[in-house]
Amino acid sequence: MRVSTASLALLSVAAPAAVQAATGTLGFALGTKKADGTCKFQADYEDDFDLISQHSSASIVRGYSASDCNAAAEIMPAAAAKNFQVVLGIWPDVQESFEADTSAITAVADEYQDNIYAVTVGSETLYRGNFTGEELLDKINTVKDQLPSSIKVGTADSWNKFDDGTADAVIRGGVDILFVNAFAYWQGQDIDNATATYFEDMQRAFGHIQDVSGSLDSPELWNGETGWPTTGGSDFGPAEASTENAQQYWQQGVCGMLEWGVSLFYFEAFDEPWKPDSIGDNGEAADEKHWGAMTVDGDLKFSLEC
Ligand SMILES: *[C@@H]1O[C@H](CO)[C@@H](O)[C@H](O)[C@H]1NC(C)=O
Ligand SMILES: CC(=O)N[C@H]1CO[C@H](CO)[C@@H](O)[C@@H]1O
Repeated sequence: MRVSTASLALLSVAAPAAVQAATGTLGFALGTKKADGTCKFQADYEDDFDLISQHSSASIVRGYSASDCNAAAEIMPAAAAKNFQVVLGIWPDVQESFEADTSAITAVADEYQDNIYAVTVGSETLYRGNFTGEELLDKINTVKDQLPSSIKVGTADSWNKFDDGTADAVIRGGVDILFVNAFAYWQGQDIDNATATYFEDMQRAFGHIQDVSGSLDSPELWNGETGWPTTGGSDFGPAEASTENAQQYWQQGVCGMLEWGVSLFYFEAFDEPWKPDSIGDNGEAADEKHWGAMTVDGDLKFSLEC
C-alpha cells in the first residue's frame, strides 16, 4: 500500500474497540511463488508452515488471489495437514479474475471450511479507485452467497479509505470481517516515528468503522498488512529500509499492536526475490523483494518473539 504523507487531522476518536483483554493474533502474508518465480505446490506450503511455526507463534496466513498458481487447491491440504488457518483472496478488479478466484475458493470451501478463516474480496481496490463502496459490497455479497456460512467474507483496504468514508457502504452492508492495511513506511515515516503513525492510522480507521457500524465487535476487525523492508530494500523518504529498523518496527509496532489486542498480518513471511521493482507514488523504482521476516530460504532475520 502506498499513501502520501498528507497531513492528518487531529484525531478525536474513541479508543479502538479491538482493545480487549486478550492479545491479538499474529499472522503472516504469504506469497504463491518460490524464489525463482515458479508456483509453490502443497509440499512448499507445508515447508512454509513448518518454518513459520518454528520461528513464531503464528498459525494463520493470508493470500491474495486464490486461482493464481492454483493457490487455493495447493495451500488448503497443506493447511489441513499442518493445522493452519488461511485467509483466501479474490482479485475482483476484472471480471475474469473475480470469477476464477471465486471458483477456486468454492472448489475447496466445503472440504476445507475448518481451515478457511475468511475470504477477502479485493485488496486495496478502494485505494486504487477501482470500485465505489457500493460496487465492492455487491462483489462481497455475490461471494458470500456461494460459500458455507462459517466462512467470513469481507475485504482489505488501506486505513485511510476506511477513515475517510470511502468504505462506508461496505461497513453498513454488514460484512463479516474487514482488514485494515497500514504502513508507516509508505507514509515516509522515520523509524522513530513509525509506531506512533501506525497506531494513529489504526485508531482512526477502527474508530471510523465502529462509528459507522455502531458496534464494537461487528464487523470483526484486523490489521490486514503492516511491515517494514529490511536491508536491500528501498528507502522511501525518511523511511529507511534496514534489518535493524524492521526489527525495531517489529518490537515496538507489531508487538505493541498485538498487546493492544489487535490481530494482524505481518507483510510478509518470506522475501520474494522474483518480484520486479514497482514504481512508487514518488516516481522512483521501489524494491519489493526484501519485506520478509525470513529470507526466501527460511532464515530468520530477527527475533519474532514479543
Ligand atoms: C509522527 O507521527 C505522528 C502520529 O501519526 C504524526 O502526527 C506526526 O506528524 C509524525 N511526525 C512527523 C515528523 O511526520
Ligand atoms: C468497476 C471497475 O471500475 N472495474 C475496473 C477495475 O480495474 C480494471 C483494470 O484496471 C478494469 O478493467 C475494470 O473495468
